[in-house]
Amino acid sequence: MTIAAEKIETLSALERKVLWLASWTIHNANHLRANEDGLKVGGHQASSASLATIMTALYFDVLRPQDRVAVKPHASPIFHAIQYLLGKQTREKLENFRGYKGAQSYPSRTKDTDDVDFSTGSVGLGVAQTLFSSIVQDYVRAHGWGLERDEGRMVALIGDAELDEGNIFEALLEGWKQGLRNTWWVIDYNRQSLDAVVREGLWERYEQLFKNFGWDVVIVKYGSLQQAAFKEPGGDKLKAWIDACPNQLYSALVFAGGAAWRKRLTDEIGDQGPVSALIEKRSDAELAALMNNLGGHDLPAVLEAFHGAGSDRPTCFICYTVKGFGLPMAGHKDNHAGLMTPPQMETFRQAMGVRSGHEWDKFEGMSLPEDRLQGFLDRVPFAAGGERRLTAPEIAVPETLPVTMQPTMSTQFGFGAILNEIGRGDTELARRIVTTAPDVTVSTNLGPWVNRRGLFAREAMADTFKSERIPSTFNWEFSPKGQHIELGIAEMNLFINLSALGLSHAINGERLLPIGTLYDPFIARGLDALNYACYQDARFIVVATPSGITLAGEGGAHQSIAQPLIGMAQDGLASFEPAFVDELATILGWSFSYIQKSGEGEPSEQNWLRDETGGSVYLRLSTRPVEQIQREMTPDLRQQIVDGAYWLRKPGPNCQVVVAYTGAIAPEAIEAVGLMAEDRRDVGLLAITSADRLNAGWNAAQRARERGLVHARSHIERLLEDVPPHAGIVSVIDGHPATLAWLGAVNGHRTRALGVEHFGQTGSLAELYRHYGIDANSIVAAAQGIAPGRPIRYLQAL
Ligand SMILES: Cc1ncc(C[n+]2csc(CCOP(=O)(O)OP(=O)(O)O)c2C)c(N)n1
Ligand SMILES: [Mg+2]
Repeated sequence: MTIAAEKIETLSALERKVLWLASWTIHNANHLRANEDGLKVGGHQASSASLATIMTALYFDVLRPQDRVAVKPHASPIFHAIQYLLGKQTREKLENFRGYKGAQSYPSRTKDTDDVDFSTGSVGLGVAQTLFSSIVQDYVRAHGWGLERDEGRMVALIGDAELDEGNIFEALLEGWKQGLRNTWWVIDYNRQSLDAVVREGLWERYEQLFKNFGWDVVIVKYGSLQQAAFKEPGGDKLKAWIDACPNQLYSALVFAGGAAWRKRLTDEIGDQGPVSALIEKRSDAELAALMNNLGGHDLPAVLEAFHGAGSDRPTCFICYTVKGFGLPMAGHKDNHAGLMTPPQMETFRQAMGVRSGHEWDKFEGMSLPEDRLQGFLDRVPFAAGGERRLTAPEIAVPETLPVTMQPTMSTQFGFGAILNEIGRGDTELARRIVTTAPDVTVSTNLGPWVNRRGLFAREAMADTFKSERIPSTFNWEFSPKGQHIELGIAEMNLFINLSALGLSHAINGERLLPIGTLYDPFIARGLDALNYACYQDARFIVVATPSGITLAGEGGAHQSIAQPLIGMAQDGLASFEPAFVDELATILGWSFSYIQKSGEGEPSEQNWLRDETGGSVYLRLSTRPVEQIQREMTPDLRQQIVDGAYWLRKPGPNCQVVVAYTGAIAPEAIEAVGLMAEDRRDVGLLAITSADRLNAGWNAAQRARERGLVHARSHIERLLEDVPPHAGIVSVIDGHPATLAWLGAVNGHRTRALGVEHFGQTGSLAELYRHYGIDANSIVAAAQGIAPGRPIRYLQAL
């Protein structure tokens, strides 16, 4: 393929400009902008330069508006510079790179304003996100949605050391299982990480690996100068030398420059006939240009590779690059944190033909006329399609989600029953729900839903047990219409898949209502992916079940302790731990709306939460069968459940003790209140459905008061306002006690927080609750300790 010389000329002018702008942005942030904190951070300069050519080729020529890109974190300045040239980034934001509300250090969907597709920063996650986004695109289209739009390609720009992250390989395996298409991973093979130069021959491992997973691999190793030189007499010797040269040495010579190349090459192959002429006829500068002309820095080579990959097969490009290419630190192994010194920058400025004071001018120092460049920029395909961030209408959610109540049931059972009920109908809600689980579909009770709605696969696959007429409870049929994405066990993949599904409205313009299930302890296994999913404002519901020591027989390895605190601390995630199934139905119904909200709005005066802005939801459920309460679900009760708490037994005016519980431990709390009723007056029982929302509302109301809104009251403040000051609060949770310990600070009530602080173990529920001090007797003992009075007669010695 030949690429028009004129295009190459324009693109190389832009490439220089992009490198200049990115370098200046970093320099400005580190050296020029008032930086009284003294925090100088490298990382960007060399790492960005490495991708300047590849990103120039992609953004200004190869990409189409429907394509979506995850940019290697440290290439953020290159990305922002490109968007600046395309008129989508402001000079103010660039000048304020890494500053308050300036362009972000790592591309951010939510904090940047220049159209970032996927947030990156924690290496590995953005890479896998492109893979799952491609599967989600297939899912959406297979369901007949969004077909009027062009199919996009999901592209990840990856640092070579980024491939050390295991989550990438977990995703690769999943991609293979799911028949991945339309995905490009471009590896910036600069053979340097943060600390060091990478092992020899890594590219061979990558090549084999990707091929094993069904990918095409394109190696972009030699630039066009090198390719031409290889055709000269003696060129084969030069090629053989390059191929045999260790990474460390190549990097060192790139850093050292033309004279060093000459010496080394002459010493090693200078006596081998025509190759000496090949070396000698070049000046030092020409020789350096030839040797530095790796494929990843050669526009013709890069463009040919990208334009040559026409199929929808997943493709990995291994592009040889030099870290810090074009800058004085190029190739040096210590360059990761390297920053150009002011004198180096001055030399660079002059070399780029940029006049002092004109550093931000778009066309300053460019060899081509401005109107030609602007004309080219105006026709860049990637920027031609208008708004790339899409929206989708909200899916209507019924006021109540019906569920057939049984006298005794667990929240996990209730969850399955509610979804099963939704799955019966042909509502838009039912159609837009997509479930996914990492090999725990049946054990988290998604089975009934999956039986009704089927599993998703691009190609239909029958359930052999069914076709062979072998009875089974589960119908495991795959088809393009299925609504459950079954994943392998990797929890990282679950959360990245939820992140991709939960951005479908913005990426595909088609809304999905994703629900992912897993065992509660394994949230920790995918925690960073969950964090990133929330950081990029993906919308989904995580149902974590079973949880806590209530798993009893499963033992300490499967019992979660810290998860309620994760639920409270994770931004963008509203967490709930209901005890009863009618609470769960209320919360789930609310969640379907909440995950679709995107309003601006002020906090509501009722709970001081920013419910209009929406977010994702985490439900911590249990397999423990609990006797259900027969009651009418009133609008007021529904609201309180969603706000985080309600009085199951309202304390009287002489109340001495309040028991505040959350989740599956409800029967112990209820029992304890009964046990102390004769000896403590007006005992209150507070059912907490969301410690997270209760706490967040309380914080927000306090802030509002500090800002002058004197009447601001949060839900928990109103609930506790009639509890006499001398009363004590005993809180109890099957999880870390700190989750509820703050309740005492709301109105200054003395509080004893019960919960689990140490690894669990196997045993019966009674044994474990007793051992960890969350059984009814421990609650009574705690009450006696903080609410003095006559001895509680039913208290047994601990
Ligand atoms: C999960 C995670 N761990 C550590 C880091 C810190 N870190 C940032 S870049 C980097 C290595 C960069 O190497 P590579 O991916 O090859 O990119 P290059 O700097 O060569 O462009 C590391 C360890 C991070 N961002 N994320
Ligand atoms: Mg690298």
